[in-house]
Amino acid sequence: MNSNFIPIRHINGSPLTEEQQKFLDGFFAGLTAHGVTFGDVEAAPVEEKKVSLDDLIFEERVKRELHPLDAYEQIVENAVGNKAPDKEEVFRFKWNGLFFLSPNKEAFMSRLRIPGGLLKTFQLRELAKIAKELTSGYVQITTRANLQMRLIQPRDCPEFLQRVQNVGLHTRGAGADNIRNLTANPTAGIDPHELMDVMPLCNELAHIIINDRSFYDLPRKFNIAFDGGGLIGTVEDTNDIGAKAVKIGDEIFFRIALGGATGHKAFARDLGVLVKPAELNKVIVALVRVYIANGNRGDRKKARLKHLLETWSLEKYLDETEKILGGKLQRAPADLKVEYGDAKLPHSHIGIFPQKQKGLNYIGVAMPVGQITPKQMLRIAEIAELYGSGEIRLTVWQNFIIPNVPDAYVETVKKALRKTGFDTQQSLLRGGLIACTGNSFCKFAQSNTKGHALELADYLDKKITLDAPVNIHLTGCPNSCAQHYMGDIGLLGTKVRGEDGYHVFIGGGFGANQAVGRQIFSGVSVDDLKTTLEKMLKGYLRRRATGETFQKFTARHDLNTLQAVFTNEE
Ligand code: SRM
Ligand code: SF4
Repeated sequence: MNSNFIPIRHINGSPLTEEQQKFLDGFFAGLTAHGVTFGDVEAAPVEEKKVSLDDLIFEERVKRELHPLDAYEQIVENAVGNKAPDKEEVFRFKWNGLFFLSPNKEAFMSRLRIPGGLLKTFQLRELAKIAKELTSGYVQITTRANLQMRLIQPRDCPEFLQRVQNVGLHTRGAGADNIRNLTANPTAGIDPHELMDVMPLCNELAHIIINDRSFYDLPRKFNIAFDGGGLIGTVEDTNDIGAKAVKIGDEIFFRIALGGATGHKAFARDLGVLVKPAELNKVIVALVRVYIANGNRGDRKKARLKHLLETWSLEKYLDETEKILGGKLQRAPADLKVEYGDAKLPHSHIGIFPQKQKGLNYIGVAMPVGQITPKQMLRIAEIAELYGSGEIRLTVWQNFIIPNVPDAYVETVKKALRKTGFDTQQSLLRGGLIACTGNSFCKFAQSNTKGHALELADYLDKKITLDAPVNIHLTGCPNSCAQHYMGDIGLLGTKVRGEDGYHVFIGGGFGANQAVGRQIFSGVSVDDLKTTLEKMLKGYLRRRATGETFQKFTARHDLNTLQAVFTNEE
């Protein structure tokens, strides 16, 4: 080959040396001998693997036939005739946060997205009006510090969505194969115990997600939580990605844990890296992209990140993430001493707490199992505006707090809340009571979780006074939306001789007390449940060591001993 035809004549602006020229002569002569030209040396276009839609499982097929975010027109069209969605639309409309509740109810539930659970009062006010005018008026705070409203007719869906968006909120990606509502400490930025205010990071990621369509086609649901330390946690270790601030010397880093899904008895596992706050969202995005590319799309039961991590080691996952990032992340030495900023309350945080801003307080308000009426929402908006800073924050404990209340207004706020039907004081038992939606609306529910939770609390409050918190989580089915495996006492709905009942678990916990609850009783009817729990709590109070928590007490006994203690048959 004549070197005049070598297509490269300079490298970095310098003419080729004799040696370089000889090498290229040989290289291109070889190509010519094989009938290949320089143009052919470019990477061959990636041939897209053609998969027939018929080969896909239902959910993947529905997503490929029409991207669910492009189904909005159908929502509008269905509204015209107040038409119920067909099977495909039921799945697709979840991308707009609309869940059709058939066969329980022939109407939609809508789940919002409220990053970090932070709501401004003008938003709360409009949501209250929307709830009153377009829904049955049933509003609930969810276990992801979020709101759900329900019994929306197809004809009202477009107006519902428009009005939610008009106040700067949205519902996109609230259900199905998406990154769900991002959670952060509800006291971020105001808690004297926190290491870092994570709300800006949470908001930044929320906007990255909104603006990138590739985050709306995951293999399955996906949870992300930010924890900056402080009194009220985010149970970040129950999320697919939990980012937790730590202090090393004077510097703040994040540790990242992967693969939490407590319904599958899995807590997130530490990835072994330290990430600077400014890098955190870039790393989270890369972690999510690895899941998007490699999660199981053929079997919904094995599709969560936790399942990928059963076939991949954490090292492999990290390796794939670093390929996307184009560099190595800082490793956390095994013997690293870190400060966690954990002055965590074991459960909710009802009452008055001083903020890091001198003279200001946040007020934790008790909401029985997360239910609230539009009228109460309007009044809370008014209180937060008059005496706070015009915002409220929802918690994963199905409660809310009003931040930034000056010392002088605390008593007034307490009184105003009481008049509205809310307390700022409650028993230690009620403070840690969480219940999923239950059978009034959820087709999976075996029991009326919220109703039974309230009955239980009323009964037990009369019989027992606890001096240490005991969390009780009621879940209507194994999906575990109220995370029964991480409660001190977990109640899992079931049918007992055709009637509502529960399996009873004990000893679950999260964070520093991380543990999966153990089943102690099965098939307890609702009638027997109150006395069962009464005996359990009395047995604990009778037999515990000084200062011992319920979880620690149960952890040091085997199930047989505990059954004897809890049934008074020792
Ligand atoms: Fe959940 C499905 C309610 C948090 C695990 N969940 C459902 C559905 C949509 C049932 C359905 O598919 O028709 C429920 C809607 C009932 C209704 O009408 O309200 C429902 N989940 C809820 C809420 C409202 C419970 C509550 O009362 O607070 C929570 C809404 C959170 C939010 O605002 O985004 C809720 N669900 C959770 C959690 C906790 C969490 O995410 O932090 C979990 C367990 C943790 C986890 O990692 O999965 C959870 N929900 C499930 C599952 C099981 C997923 C799995 O991988 O096994 C399903 C069923 C599914 O996805 O197929 C499910
Ligand atoms: Fe419905 Fe089951 Fe979730 Fe309760 S745990 S809301 S019953 S899916």
